[in-house]
Amino acid sequence: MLRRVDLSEDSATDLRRVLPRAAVDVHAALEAVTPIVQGVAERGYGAAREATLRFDGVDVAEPRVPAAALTAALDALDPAVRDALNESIRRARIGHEAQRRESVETQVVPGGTVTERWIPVRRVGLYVPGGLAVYPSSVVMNVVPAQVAGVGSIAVFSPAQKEFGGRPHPTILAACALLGVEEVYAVGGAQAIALAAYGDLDAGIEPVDVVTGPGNVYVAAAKRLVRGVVGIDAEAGPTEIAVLADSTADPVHVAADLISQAEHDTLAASVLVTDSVALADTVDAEIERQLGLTKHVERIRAALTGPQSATVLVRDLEQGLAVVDAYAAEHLEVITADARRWAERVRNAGCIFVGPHAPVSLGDYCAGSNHVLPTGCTARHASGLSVQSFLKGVHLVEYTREALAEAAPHVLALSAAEDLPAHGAAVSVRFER
Ligand code: HSO
Ligand code: ZN
Repeated sequence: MLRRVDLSEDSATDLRRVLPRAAVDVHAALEAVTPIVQGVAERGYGAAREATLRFDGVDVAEPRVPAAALTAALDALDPAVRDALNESIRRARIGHEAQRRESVETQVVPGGTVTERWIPVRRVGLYVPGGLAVYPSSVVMNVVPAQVAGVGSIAVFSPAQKEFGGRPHPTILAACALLGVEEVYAVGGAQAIALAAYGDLDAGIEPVDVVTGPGNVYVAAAKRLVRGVVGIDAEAGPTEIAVLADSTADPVHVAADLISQAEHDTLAASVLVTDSVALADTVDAEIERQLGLTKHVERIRAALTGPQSATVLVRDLEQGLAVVDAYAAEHLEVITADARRWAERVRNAGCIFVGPHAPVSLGDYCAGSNHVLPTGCTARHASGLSVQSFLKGVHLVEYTREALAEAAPHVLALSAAEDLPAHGAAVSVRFER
């Protein structure tokens, strides 16, 4: 089932070149979305409305979802789903509360302190995709860190669905209601990102300071275009799972986990990294068996047989570690003997799931971690969504006259070296009278 990349005999290959990866062309998407983003920047919701009609096939005159529709969606929600969402929210709050940062005051010299204050951004736009599946869980993963950070104004954007009268899916609305989010717009795609960034005051839509959330390649491209006007989180492309497993791993679990993320998208990537040919063989057989039992067979088969998915055979776990670091998966499972020790040595991954009882789908819904994670190798430098995504640090500098006097010669020397004498004068003038 999974194609094989055998690196066990290889010593000095450039790993990033031989590892599987989806070719997602954000540059082509940039061209497609530029006129949409520009249109919204210039004409506001009118331009977004045209794009919704064109791409979602529904004309939405009034994009703001009325409060009554939010309450009605929550009232109609299946009680088991409501319970599950509540538990997901409860655990996410616990997990994210721990990320809060206190202000730190540091005495640099006697009489001279620098205090770092962490301040939430004022207003955020959170994007929740529509597409092949409905993601109320992504409402939780976006909203909880923003609320824990102390963001006062939260607007959720999600595509208008033709079959729901031009509103977002009712489960999305119910999740917003459960979280106390009152501002929800039936706008998706690149137009949603642009509308969040530029706002439309005539239509009562205030611009935001930060836009977060996953989406398709057009959403990613639009985020690139508005970056700078607003802050954005990491780009989230098609989902990825890598499993680092040895002969102790249960092939039934490994197969199920590889299948689970392939369920998202034909472009989703499932990569098994193992030093055990026997495990690779049984996982392949297991995938075939489990595919016969699952619902979205065609989508999953396309993802697992696409060029982005593979089994990578390594000589030992040491080489496996180098492979998973080079791959920098959005989700990495470590199912090996001594899993915690290997997991601690991983540098690049969006989120690491350690041992046999932590499948990625637990993290998707209910682990207390976040599921908006960096994809496409960006886990080398980017983090998943967190409280930190909604905070900015501001320094407070406080010096006494004596402490300033002590620093004065250094300021004067450096201002002279940079040929900026007025900089030095701003210090020396304070001691001349
Ligand atoms: N695995 C996805 C998140 C998700 N899965 C939502 C199910 N629902 C990206 O981390
Ligand atoms: Zn998932």
